[in-house]
Amino acid sequence: MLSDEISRLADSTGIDALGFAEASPFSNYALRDSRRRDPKISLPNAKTIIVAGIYIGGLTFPAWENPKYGRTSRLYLSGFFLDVVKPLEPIAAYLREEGFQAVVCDSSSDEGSILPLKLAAVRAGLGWQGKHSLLISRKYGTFLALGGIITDADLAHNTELEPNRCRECDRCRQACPMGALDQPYVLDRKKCLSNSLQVEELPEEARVIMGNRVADCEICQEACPWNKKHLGNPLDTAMTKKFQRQMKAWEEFFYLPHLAELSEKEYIETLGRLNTGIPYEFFHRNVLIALENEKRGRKGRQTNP
Ligand code: B12
Repeated sequence: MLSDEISRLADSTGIDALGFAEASPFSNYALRDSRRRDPKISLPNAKTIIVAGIYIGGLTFPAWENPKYGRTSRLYLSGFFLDVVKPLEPIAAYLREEGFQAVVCDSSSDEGSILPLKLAAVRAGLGWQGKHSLLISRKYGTFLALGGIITDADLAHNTELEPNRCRECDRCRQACPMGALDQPYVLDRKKCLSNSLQVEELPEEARVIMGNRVADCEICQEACPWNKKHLGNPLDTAMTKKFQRQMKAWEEFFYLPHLAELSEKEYIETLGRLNTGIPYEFFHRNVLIALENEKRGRKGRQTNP
């Protein structure tokens, strides 16, 4: 069967979680003008969304705790090993061989990422959206990098939604030092530190709170009880093993004085190709602030999960 072959391909390319969702519009998607609201804008005869998650819980550097090194995030580091899109390509190729159309959602932050992946993952049965707005999986916490394919293949789709298990828990909202989660389940993009580190306006208080963060912030994720078991002791997946073998050299790359010396060309050829969406000038600014924070002994905001 088509779906069995897709699951087999997913296993062989290192995908940890897979689900099939109906390709109907996401009428609750807040960005009204976005083509992410309706999969049929990207593929008029769309029937199914294939949602894939890759566990990234093991992608951390011990040096993140050292203020002399730049800190990023698991999602950021995942860019070294996988573009979440890559493991989807053999699945899309297989569907096309079988005579179907298949459009892959890329992982960029612009409109090229044609699916609202958190909403699609919920619909596919992979988990529920937490108060930090991220997808929570019982097995993988928030540490699934998501990708998706829109296809006209009519695959049996998930019909049972995971119940929301956040209940009274409010730890992510309380942990966010920027107040970006004042409204539960809705991230205020302008206030989110991850966003501020990518754009020109970096609020004054963020300069201290960021400590050695040069890209991205995981404070709300570190506070989430569903991530507790992954923080100290990540699952031993194929990705985690690959990561451990390859990462030592990259850890050294993040030594702040080294990052500060990167020219724009060197940045583009290394970190710039990671789909992080951070222009050189803002990344370089973040590095200089992190260096200043280190000099002044400002550790930035930590979380105590
Ligand atoms: C734009 C974007 C960002 C922007 C804006 C974030 C935002 N507002 O969603 C910025 C740069 C800030 C960002 C930051 C991060 N991102 Co981002 N981002 C995206 C992107 C490209 C689109 C998300 C989007 O459409 N947002 C728009 C708003 C409208 O969508 P939303 O948050 O889903 O909003 C819904 C909820 O508010 C909900 N809602 C409202 N009220 C209620 C009430 C209830 C009860 C419920 C249940 C829901 C609910 O309805 C809204 C739908 O309209 C996706 C990739 C993709 N194609 O989906 C990745 C993605 C969502 N990001 C991801 C990640 C990991 C992050 C970071 C953790 C990275 C980091 N370490 O710094 C942070 C997360 C901070 C956080 N708490 O969310 C992952 C999430 C994986 C997961 N397990 O959920 C994705 C899927 C990327 C990927 N390939 O895996 N991101």
